[in-house]
This record gives sequence, C-alpha cells and structure tokens, in this order.
Amino acid sequence: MSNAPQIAILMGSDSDWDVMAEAGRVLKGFDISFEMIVTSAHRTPERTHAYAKSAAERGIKGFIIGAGAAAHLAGVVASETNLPVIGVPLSATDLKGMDALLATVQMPGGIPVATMAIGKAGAKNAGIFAAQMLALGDADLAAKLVTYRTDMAAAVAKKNESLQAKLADL
Ligand code: RP5
Repeated sequence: MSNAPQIAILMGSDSDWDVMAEAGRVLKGFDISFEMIVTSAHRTPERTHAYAKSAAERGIKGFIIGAGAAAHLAGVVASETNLPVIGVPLSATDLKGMDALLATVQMPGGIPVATMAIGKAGAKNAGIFAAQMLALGDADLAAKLVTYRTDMAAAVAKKNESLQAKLADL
C-alpha cells in the first residue's frame, strides 16, 4: 500500500466504526491506501468543510462517507469538492437507517452522492465501488477486481455443494 491516501473514509461518529470498517477492509484487500476520520456535518461543520475543500490538493481521489440519523455528511462534503462521493446510510436511530438513506440519496440536482445500501453491505460495496473507479486508470487493480469476482463465484459454488450434501442427508 503506498503512503499517500487515495480514498478518504469519513464517518459522522465513532459509533459508525463497526460498519464503516467494512469499507476499510475492502480497500485494504485491494491494497488501496486510505485514511479514515470522524468528522460531523453538524457537530464539527468548519472542520468538515475545510477537510472536503483541501482533499483534492492532498491527492485524495474519492470519498466514502457513512453517517446515520439526519445524515448530511456526504452531501455537505459533495458540496465542497468535485471528487466523487460515495454515501453509506447507517442505522443509528429508531428509523433504522431509513432516515439516513433518504437524507443521503435525495440530493438536489447538481451535487451527486452515489448512495449505497444501508449498513454493512453498503459499506462493503462502497469499498468495491471506489476500487472500480480507481481501476479505470490502474490495470493491476482492474485485474484484482476480476479475481475478486471469480473468487466470489467459487465461494458460492462451494456453498451450493455443501447445501447439496445436506440435502442428500435429509
Ligand atoms: C450521526 O449521528 C453519526 O454518523 C451517527 O451515525 C449518529 C449518532 O452519533 P452518536 O450520537 O453515536 O455520536 O451524525
């Protein structure tokens, strides 16, 4: 992994860590350098704006942003940068992520946030999506993504074999 971070993973609170770690795991698996910080659209607005504004000049190529509740973090960052922003809505209230999903996905025309599923699947897919973006200019990474799919298909085939064995024993 090279030292300069290519992807910035942001989360609104340390309570988001368990889910957002999924995105970090995926990036690590593809040897993509990243940094991960807690910053909040509402609780630390100035820091969030400054971070978003300065990211491109530091070599960041895209954001993965998770937040729960009235999740404005991804949209606020997107408003300050032309780098691609991937949003991950998180379940943090009694509304179980539907609040964050709508706040993240319903961006006004002109400021896109590529919104993933709520929770761990969304964080995982955010990591893969970031890898797919970077792979457009990186043949080695593109090859790793092909292998990732092949391995996934092999794992499913293996699960089916186990299931067929259980079925035979019914
Ligand atoms: C959001 O509020 C965070 O992203 C988190 O999901 C949620 C709750 O934050 P805490 O009260 O746990 O710090 O801003």
